[in-house]
Amino acid sequence: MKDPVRITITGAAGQISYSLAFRIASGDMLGKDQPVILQLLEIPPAMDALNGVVMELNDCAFPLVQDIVATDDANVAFKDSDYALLVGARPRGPGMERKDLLEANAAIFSVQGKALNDNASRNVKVLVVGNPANTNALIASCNAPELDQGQFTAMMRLDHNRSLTQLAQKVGKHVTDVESMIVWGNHSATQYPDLAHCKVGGKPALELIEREWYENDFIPTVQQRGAAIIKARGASSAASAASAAIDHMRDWALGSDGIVSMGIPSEGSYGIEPGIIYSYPVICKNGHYEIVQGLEVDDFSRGRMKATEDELREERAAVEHLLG
Ligand code: NAX
Repeated sequence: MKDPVRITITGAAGQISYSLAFRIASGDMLGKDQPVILQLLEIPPAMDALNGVVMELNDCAFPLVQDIVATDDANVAFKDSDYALLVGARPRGPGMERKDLLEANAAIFSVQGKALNDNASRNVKVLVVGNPANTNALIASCNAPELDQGQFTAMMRLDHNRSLTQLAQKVGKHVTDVESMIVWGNHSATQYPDLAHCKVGGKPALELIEREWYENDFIPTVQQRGAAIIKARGASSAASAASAAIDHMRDWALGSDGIVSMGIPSEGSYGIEPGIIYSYPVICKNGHYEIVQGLEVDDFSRGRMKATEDELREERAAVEHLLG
């Protein structure tokens, strides 16, 4: 048996974690041969609920779970953490402006970045799910100077997976027939799901669909999918978000099957300004991700990529004073 790895989940009593923790515990993220220690973080008012989650995890008698730590202390939750899934965040309250939301979350993610810096494994892989995910990841990374910025990523995989299914259903194929899907930019309504390089069953996607459908149906449907789920379900995406978080971490740790989309620190690739967390097409191998370079970008794509970059730059400007 392998040595156990430590996995931190924040917001562990919330709805995404109610799916995420159990799937990680059953081996969906790192494999059925990888024992895990779960380190669950919540805020004090949610500790009773978190204890209930721990009772249920115990009741599952998962063979891979070696220990479960439930705490409201970030230094305990991130101690020696190998994988950190930052799900907990401050939701938008009544009358709260976007700027207030950014600031409230910046306060949370600066504390957690520092706690990661001070306590986590030097090789920790961090995935930020809590919104605004890209900018929260930036704040956490800026508060962790002893870790590499590249260890901080934001979740775009739900948007990527949504794109796969929308396209596959449109052309009457299976998601596994779709390759080289890319979602660029921010996890927000400005994200750009790009079909220019995408293939279905080996054929260029743009030859299989009408341009009209691509621009006026596919792109807005993917961008607005979160709102559509809330309207239908009366609650935001939870199991699908958990599934995407597992896909993201599994691929990062164990390798991806082709191109996937990850929010990662920009370093100027594709003309995107360095210093934001931007979703790029990447390939994961041996525990690392690498941006797929050299893809052609036409004027339509350039405009979309720039719009979502501009939004991320604005978000960064709103929290600049908290970037450490
Ligand atoms: P819930 O409100 O059900 O759960 C959030 C949990 O986080 C709560 O239990 C809360 O007590 C806890 N929390 C708040 N502040 C904390 C802190 N400082 N430390 C530790 N825990 C803290 O939300 P849920 O539906 O689980 O969603 C969690 C986050 O994911 C939200 O910010 C949501 O917007 C975001 N999402 C991100 C997605 C993405 O693709 N990146 C998609 C799904 C989701 O909307």
